[in-house]
Amino acid sequence: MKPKDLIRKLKQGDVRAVARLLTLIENEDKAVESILKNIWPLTGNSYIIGITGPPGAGKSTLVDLLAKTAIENNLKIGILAVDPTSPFSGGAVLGDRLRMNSAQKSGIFIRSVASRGHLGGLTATTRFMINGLEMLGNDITLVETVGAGQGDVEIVKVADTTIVVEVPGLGDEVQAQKAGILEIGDILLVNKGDRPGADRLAKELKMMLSLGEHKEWTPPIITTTATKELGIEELWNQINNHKKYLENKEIDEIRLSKIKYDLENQLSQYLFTRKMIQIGENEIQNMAEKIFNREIDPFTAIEEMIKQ
Ligand SMILES: Nc1nc2c(ncn2[C@@H]2O[C@H](COP(=O)(O)OP(=O)(O)OP(=O)(O)O)[C@@H](O)[C@H]2O)c(=O)[nH]1
Ligand SMILES: [Mg+2]
Repeated sequence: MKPKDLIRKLKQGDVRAVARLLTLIENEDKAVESILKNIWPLTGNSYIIGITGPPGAGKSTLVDLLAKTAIENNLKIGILAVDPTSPFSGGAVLGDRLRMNSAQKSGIFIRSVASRGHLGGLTATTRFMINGLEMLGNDITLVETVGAGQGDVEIVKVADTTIVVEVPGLGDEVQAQKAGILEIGDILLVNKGDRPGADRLAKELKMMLSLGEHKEWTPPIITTTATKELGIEELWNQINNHKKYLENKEIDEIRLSKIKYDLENQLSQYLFTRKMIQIGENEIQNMAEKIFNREIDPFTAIEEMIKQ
């Protein structure tokens, strides 16, 4: 399909056109730029909810239940599941598809995407895929990402509300990551409430929250048992509370700051790539050798390469 035809179909909210666009974005196809330029004014209209947490925490099960709840509230929903970089993610894709049963049955648009490893890539790709999804006219976009803590701040730059899922029984090495989790979560969720240690984990998180710096929004701590659909109503209510909080606090300003962050990333990526092409591999090799032989220091080397 020609970009022109695709754009026309996208503007009609055509599901297959959206699927096609998401594939193009995922493949970093050259056509993406001109398409996004055309549809940009029509994007940015959905409320973005991020769900992150360690592998197997129950994120997809929760996404499925949230999707169901949204449908019951007459809201249209799109889902993006960002898989881990691991080469075994083929299994995760299938797993997500299987577990998101009721979501798919209700005709909700679900898409899995492999994350690329480099952070800038994740942000840009995820952001643009969300924009693509928004052509369907979704009220809510749910984004599932795997992350165990500190490394996973990228989702915060994309989502309006970030839900961090924890589960009991992951051992002490996870302990250290909890501080990072508290930083990024607008809602802290202890899933697998049917497992031993769930209450203790919730209490621990509450303790850590009370010790941390006081913020305007205190993340609620919710316990759910996704497989029994327990706690979902509370989760839904808290998402709406956070949404209301953001709306009172100039949600546009927060969204603007996120776009600024994206723009800076894209710009530095662009400038970096352009400069690298100008300088070329040979010169970098030469300079590296000179630095290695102590003929030049790295600072002067960079100054000289940039000057040209
Ligand atoms: N006991 C128990 N099991 C649960 C609960 N929620 C989810 N599970 C199970 O945990 C497993 C993983 O669930 P998923 O929803 O796929 O978890 P996920 O976080 O999306 O996993 P990845 O996407 O692979 O990281 C499945 O077998 C679920 O049935 C829960 O509340 N209690
Ligand atoms: Mg999943």
